[in-house]
Amino acid sequence: MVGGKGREDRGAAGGARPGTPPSSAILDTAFRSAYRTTPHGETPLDRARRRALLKIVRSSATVTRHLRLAIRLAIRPGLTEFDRALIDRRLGAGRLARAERRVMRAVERIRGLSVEEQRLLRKESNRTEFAESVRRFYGRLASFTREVDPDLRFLAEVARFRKDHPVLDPGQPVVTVAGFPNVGKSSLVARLSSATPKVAAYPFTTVAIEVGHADLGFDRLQVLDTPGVLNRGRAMNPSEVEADAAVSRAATVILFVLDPTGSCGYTLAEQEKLLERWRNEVPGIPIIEVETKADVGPGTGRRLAVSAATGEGLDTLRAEIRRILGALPPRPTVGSTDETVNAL
Ligand SMILES: Nc1nc2c(ncn2[C@@H]2O[C@H](COP(=O)(O)OP(=O)(O)OP(=O)(O)O)[C@@H](O)[C@H]2O)c(=O)[nH]1
Ligand SMILES: [Mg+2]
Repeated sequence: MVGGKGREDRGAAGGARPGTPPSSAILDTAFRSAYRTTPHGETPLDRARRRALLKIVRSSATVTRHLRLAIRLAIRPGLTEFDRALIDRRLGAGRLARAERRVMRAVERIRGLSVEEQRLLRKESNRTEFAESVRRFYGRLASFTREVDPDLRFLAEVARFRKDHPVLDPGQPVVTVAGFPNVGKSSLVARLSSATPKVAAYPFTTVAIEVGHADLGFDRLQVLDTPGVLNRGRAMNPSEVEADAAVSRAATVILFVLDPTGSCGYTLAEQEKLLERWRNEVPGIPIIEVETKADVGPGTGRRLAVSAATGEGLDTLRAEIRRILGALPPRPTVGSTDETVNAL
């Protein structure tokens, strides 16, 4: 398809002009599709009744299809526990689950309303009553749909957020590369995987999680580059929140990168405090510690010394990652994927 955007990618709500409530686009589409009916029937009265029935059936089907589509666009191809944690932390705790629940409840209510109105219509005997049925149904359909406007807006926000974030394969291991800003995480990720992250000599060059892949004898090792984290607990900026989620919710193994040379702008002691915090917060996840920029200075000698500049120590590091992953029991690594998307 030209432009790469299928019909499903937009949905009626997705195609709305900014500022217009998503429900207007959905209702417009629904009423238009309901209007195009050519009913069959023995008598003019039968045909009028069928026309009214079809208006109710079509409009409710169109609205419920678009409401389910709004959820699907937000959560496809399925959410891992990590995705949910990241969305909750970045966009608001519990908001996605609430929006899904409310939109699904609207779908159920519209279906119920449609069945009930069809039942009434079958008992009615003249055109005035048919018209009144349709009018009543349209009014309630519109109000149920408008009620979920905030939820539809939020689902569209989630869909946009997810476009900017990598989709992780829940069946394959993840090495999360983490540490203070400017220590050389992205440089190592570029060396270890297919990722080509931006590298620069200032903190917070990396602002969102990126994924690269590596073949270390595993089907597909996912290497996550994360933004740098200053060890300041609750006052984290959005980039740090992402890194923290990647460490605590996505990692099979954490590769903690320390810069012992001080060229990053932070002391080794500060960096070690962050390491200590994560050690306590995620006790179940193995942590590989490396001191990088070995080409600049010797480091402490207490950890594996590596250099993204010269490649020093990288073979040993790869072997260590392989050893740790090989010793882990097979399990879904980033949490099982939520199957809701398949039911929509
Ligand atoms: N000499 C030397 N410089 C390095 C090495 N690794 C990284 N650097 C330099 O350190 C600076 C920061 O590197 P990045 O890879 O962007 O660091 P980062 O940890 O990803 O930084 P943020 O994304 O800002 O947290 C850059 O100027 C790199 O060129 C290394 O092994 N040796
Ligand atoms: Mg970086």
